[in-house]
Amino acid sequence: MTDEKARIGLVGLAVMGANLALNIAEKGFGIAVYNRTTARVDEFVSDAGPLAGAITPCTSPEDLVAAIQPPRAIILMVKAGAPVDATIEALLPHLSPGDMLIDAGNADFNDTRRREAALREKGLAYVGMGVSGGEEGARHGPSIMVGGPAGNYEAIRDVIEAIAARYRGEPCAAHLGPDGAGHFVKTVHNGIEYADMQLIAEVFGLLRGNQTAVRLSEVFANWNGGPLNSYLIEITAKVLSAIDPRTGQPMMDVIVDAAGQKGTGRWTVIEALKLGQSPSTIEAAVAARSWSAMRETRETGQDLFGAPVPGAGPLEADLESALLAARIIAYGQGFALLSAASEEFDWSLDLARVAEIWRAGCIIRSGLLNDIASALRGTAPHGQLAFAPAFAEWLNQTVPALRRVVAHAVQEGQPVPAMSAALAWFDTMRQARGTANLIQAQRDFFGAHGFARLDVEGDAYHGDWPA
Ligand code: NBP
Repeated sequence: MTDEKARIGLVGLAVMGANLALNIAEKGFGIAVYNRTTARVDEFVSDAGPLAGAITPCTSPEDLVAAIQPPRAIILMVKAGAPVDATIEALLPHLSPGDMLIDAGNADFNDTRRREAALREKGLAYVGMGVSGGEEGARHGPSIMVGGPAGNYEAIRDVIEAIAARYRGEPCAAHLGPDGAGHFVKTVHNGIEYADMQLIAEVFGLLRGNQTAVRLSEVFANWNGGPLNSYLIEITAKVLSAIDPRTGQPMMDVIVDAAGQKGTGRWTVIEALKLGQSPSTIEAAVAARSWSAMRETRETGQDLFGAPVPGAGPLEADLESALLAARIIAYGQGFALLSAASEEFDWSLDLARVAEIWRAGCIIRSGLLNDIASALRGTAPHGQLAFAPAFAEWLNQTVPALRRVVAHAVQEGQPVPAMSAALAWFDTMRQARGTANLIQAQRDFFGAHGFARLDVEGDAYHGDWPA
């Protein structure tokens, strides 16, 4: 413990907050910490070992504020939603104009915009800061996506860049835009994470057939050495090789097949729909998690209709290419959503910079992100990553495999919602004349909604429909 005032404060010593606080202390910044359940504060300091010297334990919001150098910067790392508002309320009476609160949890960016505006009126700054990398990232270097007033970021930039992950020496942290921009980018990051995890799970479903989890682990480990190289493929290989100490069975065989979700995937889809976007792979991934939770319904369905019988499965090389194609499309849909939000909220997001700070520390870090950053700095017609020359070439090479894999799965009755959604997006986007002319005709028939014609200007024509 130190007698000097701390450089920064932190509230919320659960998994993420505790690890982030240790990371900050390790980088040489004095940090004052507080947790609602104060027993956790003592526990944290006694577990901090040699880093305890840089930590000031506080037992009330008032103590915390008093322990930090003004103008104060305080990181909030509590559960999203009402706990963030409760923490702000508890700190408010003790703060002075010029102080800054930094919400480092996963927040709905609408809440961040509201909180930023409310605190600005009181002369306080509010920074919404997305942090990705889980427990390990928080402790040793996460990817950090910052939103809020640019000047406030400058005041904490040295701390943030010191604790962030590094890609070839460059910190994976950036100020991306005002108010909710950082939390929006983090939300979409998680949306892409949902899609990528679902795509990997679908491939696992097609591969597992009669193969052991250990053999599957080798397949993913091999792929991690190629164009699919990424943290999620790497950990997939690791979890597939794990053995349950209780039963001696592969861990995969004892885990219930119902996925949890805390809300960021759902937020991505809700905000996308509000912006007139449809990131089909993310939508499919959110739906698949909801379906996974319907275990009893699925059991009844299996009794009624019979489960698909796994056959030989597609070729491993096809699965690798299919996963790459679908992953490119998922990232592209995420970036298109970021672009739409940037326009709507006037954020001027630097999309290439977003790709750059995702290259290390975060859950969706992958070899692809370097190429994505280059493509987004170059030409991507209509803002579509898939249309950038390098990615168009990759898709030309890999989509035939995606098509074969989806066709195989459909034929066998194996669900592949995210891969199908990626393929449907691709097939729609390569068709200049689609089928919505029929929808327009139907809408005009029953609701006189009008339509545009190919041969004449204007959009309010009506058909001469049979009665
Ligand atoms: P949790 O999301 O589980 O939150 C636990 C913390 O919130 C504890 O410190 C708890 O205090 C505090 N808290 C609660 Br719950 N209600 C409170 C209230 N009304 N007032 C004050 N404090 C309250 O912790 P986490 O998993 O470390 O995540 C923290 C944030 O980081 C979340 O927004 C999460 O979505 C985000 N995040 C998590 C991960 C991850 O891998 N876990 C990754 C990236 C981002 P208590 O001890 O008194 O109950």
